[in-house]
Amino acid sequence: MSVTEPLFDGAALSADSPLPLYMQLARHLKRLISDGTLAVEDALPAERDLAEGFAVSRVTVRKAVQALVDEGLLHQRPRAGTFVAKAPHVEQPLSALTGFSEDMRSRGLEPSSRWLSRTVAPASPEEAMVLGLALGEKVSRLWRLRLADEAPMAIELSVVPARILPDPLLVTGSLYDVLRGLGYPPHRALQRLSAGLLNPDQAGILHVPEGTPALFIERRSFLENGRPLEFVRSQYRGDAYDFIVELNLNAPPNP
Ligand code: 16G
Repeated sequence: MSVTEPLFDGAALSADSPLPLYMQLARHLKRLISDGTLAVEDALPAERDLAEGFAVSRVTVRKAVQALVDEGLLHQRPRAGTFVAKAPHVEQPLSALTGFSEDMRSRGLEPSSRWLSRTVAPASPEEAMVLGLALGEKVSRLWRLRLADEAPMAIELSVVPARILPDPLLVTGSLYDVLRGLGYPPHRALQRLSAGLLNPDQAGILHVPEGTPALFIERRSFLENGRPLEFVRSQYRGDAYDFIVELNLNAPPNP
C-alpha cells in the first residue's frame, strides 16, 4: 500500500526551528509511524514526491530517510523503494533463564538499548517487599528501551538492590553480564505474563500506534542462595514476540 495525503502536513516543518530540516522531517515521519498513519510494510512515497510535498531538497529527504533506516524504522529494498519496517519476530522459550542480549545474539540479531532513565533511590514499598529489602535501602533502577537490529522490541524497568549493583552506569550493554561479573549470576526466576494494550507513552517509545497489543512481563530473579536479585517490569511488542512453553507429562507441580 502507498500512502500520500495525510503525510504532507505543511505545518510539520518550520524554517524557524533550531532543529535541522532533515531531523524535523524524520521526527514527523516517526510520528506518522507511531500513530499508525504509516503502517508496517507501507511504502514511503518516492524521494522526489516527499521533497515536493514538504518543500525541501531531496538531500534533506535522503538524510531523514537514512536516519530512520539507521534506527530500524524503515527499510529499503533495491529497486522497490522504502518501507515501514517490521520488528524482527522472536520465538522465546520460557524455560531458559537468559537475558535479552544473549537471546537476541543467539538469533543473529544485534541487541542494543536506549536509556530512558537510570537512578539510585530508596526502594518503594513494593520494591522493598519484592526484593526483601529494609525500608530505606537503596535500589538501582534501569529503565531501558531494548532493541534488536535497531528495531524497538520492549521497554524494561529493572530494579536491583544497590548493594548488588551500586551504580547503574556500570551497565553499558548487558545487565546480566555485569551481574555475573560482580559475582551475582541470576540462578532462578519467576515470571508472570499478561496481555494488555500499550498506553500512549509506551506506544510512543516503541514507535507503534497507541493501543497496540503487548505482553506485559514481570520477572523476579534470585541468586543461588535464594536471595532476590532483580525485579523487572517490561512491555514487549505483541507483534514481535511469541513465548514458547514446553509441557511435560507428569511434571512436578510448581513450588
Ligand atoms: C530479559 C529479562 C530481564 C533481564 C534482561 C537482562 C525477560 C522477560 N526479562 O529482558 O529480566 O533484566 O533480560 O538483559 O526476559 P541484558 O543482560 O541484555 O541487560
